[in-house]
Amino acid sequence: MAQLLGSPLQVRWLRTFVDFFTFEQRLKEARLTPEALRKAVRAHIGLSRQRAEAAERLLDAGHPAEAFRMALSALEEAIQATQSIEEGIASPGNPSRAPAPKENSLEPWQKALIAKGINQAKVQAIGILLEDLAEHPPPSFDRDITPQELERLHRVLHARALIDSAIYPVTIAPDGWIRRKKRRLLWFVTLLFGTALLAWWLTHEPEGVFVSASSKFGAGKEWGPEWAVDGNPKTEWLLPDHRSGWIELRIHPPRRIERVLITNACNEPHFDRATRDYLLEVWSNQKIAKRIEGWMPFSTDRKPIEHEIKVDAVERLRFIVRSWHRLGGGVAEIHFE
Ligand SMILES: [Ca+2]
Repeated sequence: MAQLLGSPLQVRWLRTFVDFFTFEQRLKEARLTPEALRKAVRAHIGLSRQRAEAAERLLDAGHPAEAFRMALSALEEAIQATQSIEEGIASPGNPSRAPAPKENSLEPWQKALIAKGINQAKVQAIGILLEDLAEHPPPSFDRDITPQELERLHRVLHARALIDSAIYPVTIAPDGWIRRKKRRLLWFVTLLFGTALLAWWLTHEPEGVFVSASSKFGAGKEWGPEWAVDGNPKTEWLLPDHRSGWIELRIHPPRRIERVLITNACNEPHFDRATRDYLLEVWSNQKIAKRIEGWMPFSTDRKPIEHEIKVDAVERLRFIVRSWHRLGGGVAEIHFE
């Protein structure tokens, strides 16, 4: 595998990627964790969360000193949970005071946190915070809580949350990881399927002939470009007064076209609009395969003009009105075979 991928870094990256979906490493660790230890850590973490929530409620209720005490207790419970991973099972609810870190060495709970992926500097910062709290306990009365003390209180809550996030996975049993694995794989497959569906929807062009135009006469539904492909020679696409423009038929999937028949407009009963000079472009494989320049007289007999095309894979027909009779241009029907 290493030779195929080229470098140990790539192998590690691949393992991390696979593990993200399979939780194989977590599952392996969970299978090696005694159930009694899992229960003890779960109890410590449960109590720690309960006290942290109580601390925040007390703070909201205007009792920062009591909140501080509760937050400290929540942090100690989290450290006790971490310690139990390194040293074995400890009973929750009655933890001993968390030990302060020794000079130039790490306590077991600190080593456990580092093993769980917490940055060493952050772990040492928690140790320094504990030392500081041991030397300078928080005030007992709410009135003595200064902004600096409040800042320390928030650091305690933040440290607790950090420890919680690192060791909470220890509380999950193997079947919990198997459920997570199934959920994540299902999520991944759904995401892949959704992405593929979105890509298809964005790139897929439905089958048929789709018509558009540079502009149309009037603001209503009448005289729109769709009226030039409705099969009725009496309905017409008309351009605004004295203006050149184009109408385009997009054909999907592209097909061979033998001939195009164009029926000029006349705007019955006013008989004041018709195309005079025009250019017909035939597009195939994203380039113009044929250009036909033409001229149509003003007429009310609705007799189509026929052009031979004989081009394969036509994807677009563009009819460009260059000049017009009387008030403006237009076309009654564009038909191709
Ligand atoms: Ca028509």
